[in-house]
Amino acid sequence: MATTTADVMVAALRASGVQRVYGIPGDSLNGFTDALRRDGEITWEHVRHEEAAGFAAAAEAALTGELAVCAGSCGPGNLHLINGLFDANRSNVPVLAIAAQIPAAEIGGEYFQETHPQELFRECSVYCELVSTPEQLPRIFDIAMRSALARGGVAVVVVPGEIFLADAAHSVEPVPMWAASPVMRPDDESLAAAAEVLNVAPRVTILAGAGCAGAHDQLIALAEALKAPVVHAFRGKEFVEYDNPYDVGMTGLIGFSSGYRAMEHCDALVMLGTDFPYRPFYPEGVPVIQVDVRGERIGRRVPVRIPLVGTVRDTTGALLPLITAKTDTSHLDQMTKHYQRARARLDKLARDRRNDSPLHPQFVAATIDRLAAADAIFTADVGTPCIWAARYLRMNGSRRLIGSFNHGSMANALPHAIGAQASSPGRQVIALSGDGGIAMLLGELITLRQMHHPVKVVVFSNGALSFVELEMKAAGIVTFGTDLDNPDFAGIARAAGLFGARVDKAGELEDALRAAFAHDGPALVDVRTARQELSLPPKLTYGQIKGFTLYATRTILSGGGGELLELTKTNLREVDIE
Ligand SMILES: Cc1ncc(C[n+]2csc(CCOP(=O)(O)OP(=O)(O)O)c2C)c(N)n1
Ligand SMILES: [Mg+2]
Repeated sequence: MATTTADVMVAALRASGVQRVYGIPGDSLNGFTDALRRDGEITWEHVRHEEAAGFAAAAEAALTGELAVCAGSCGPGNLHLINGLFDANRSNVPVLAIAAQIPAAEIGGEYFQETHPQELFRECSVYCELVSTPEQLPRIFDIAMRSALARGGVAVVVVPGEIFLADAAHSVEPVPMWAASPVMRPDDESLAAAAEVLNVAPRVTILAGAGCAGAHDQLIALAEALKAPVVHAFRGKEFVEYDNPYDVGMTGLIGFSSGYRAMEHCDALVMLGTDFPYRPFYPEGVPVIQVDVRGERIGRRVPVRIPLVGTVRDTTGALLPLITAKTDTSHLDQMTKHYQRARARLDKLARDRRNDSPLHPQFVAATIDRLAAADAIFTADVGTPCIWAARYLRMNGSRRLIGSFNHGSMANALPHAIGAQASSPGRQVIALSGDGGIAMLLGELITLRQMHHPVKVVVFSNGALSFVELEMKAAGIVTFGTDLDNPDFAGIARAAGLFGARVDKAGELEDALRAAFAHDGPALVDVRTARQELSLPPKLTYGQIKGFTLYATRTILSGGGGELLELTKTNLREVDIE
């Protein structure tokens, strides 16, 4: 029988299948953490920085599709959650955040640790409410849980510490809640209009995103009927790329030339469950059909002729019977050939050269891919690890790839891996971390040990904020402030109780990775990788070319010629630009 409002909260979480809460305790949160302790079923996932709790919950929700929960104490405690919550909300995954607040009677008086979380979290949530009385709490809590699940995003419940401890006088049996998957398709008229466009356009290209989850068969059937090359956005990679003869790679700033080409040379574009943000990558002057469950997202990147509100699975299923199957495969053939050439060039960059030192990051990523389990969960840091993940990790329908793809925050890989491992204890979880990224939330290595999460962390130690250097070069700015004077991360890992190995030469990589993957516990492999690896966007615009030339001139003028030589040396190999 529940006795406090916090007990009611815990009972509600348990009824909906929540198994863990990520966070760090604190005075104002004590009523809640104590209720968890009394309950004994939901585990307390102790992290070392609340930001990690937000990221971990985001990864868990992305993997399970169900509610994941994090909590922070008042003021700085829950303020630390915020970046992880932005990530979760932008990824449209259901996360509930419990933000403890200072005593209600003190609000408004600049009390110790006072903030106004219901204002601070407004922008990174679909629902955010302050609980002012104990009676209000159970209902607000229910609404919050349901909002997170139904709208796919973050719900924040702000609770003054003493309210957790108040008597739950009239508690009722909690109602179980889970993510719904409604059947949702557009009206017949809209479908007919879409079919009309597609049936007359000789060359159709599909741009597929994360909304294709659970719709692989329908996607392939549509591509087959339209003889359409399928380009994907980064978040679509894990759902789109595998078992897909129509795949022509990724588009975007870190994509392939073939992905860009297929979008550029089409007579109609079909967008399936994607909100791909970069407008210059869209074709101009061709009709666009966009399918999205969130109608308000349609047309915000490119003018859309036919908006189709519905799930990709149901909409594609309803559209297919209206499509006259095409027989001309020339567009498809041209684009897939282009993709094969781009792919071959990328694979060549990942060749094993045993004496390479530092190592080429492409080789590191390709080796991780080769040695990883068939159902591994990968997480990748924003920065160049994202590029190597996008290009060298092969998905297969079982593997997963989690990243901060919409929010674009550094240091996401390790805390995402914590949430992945906590919610999938039997699976291999591999974090591809940058040396900047790992340092930013380094304390979470200790979480791996304390919580017995056997995550495998591979650090791409390139001694720099390399991705930023690329951006600076492309903009014609001399690189500045991007050096990283790194410690021995493997040594740090060992000191924290992890398995740690350092790799300086390509020939040492495979043994080190095998040992780390076989280790019965958390492990870190610190790989010294080349700093300057060219990973340019697929289409070099005039501005970018100008930028590079400008960069070269400025670097020489400012005495940085050595660095330029280094860049040339490392990159005087084939790259995937045309
Ligand atoms: C929290 C945060 N700070 C800064 C940035 C800007 N930024 C994007 S990538 C990057 C460099 C990442 O460095 P590292 O982790 O070493 O990866 P690398 O690109 O060197 O492989 C930075 C600073 C960001 N995206 N997020
Ligand atoms: Mg780096």
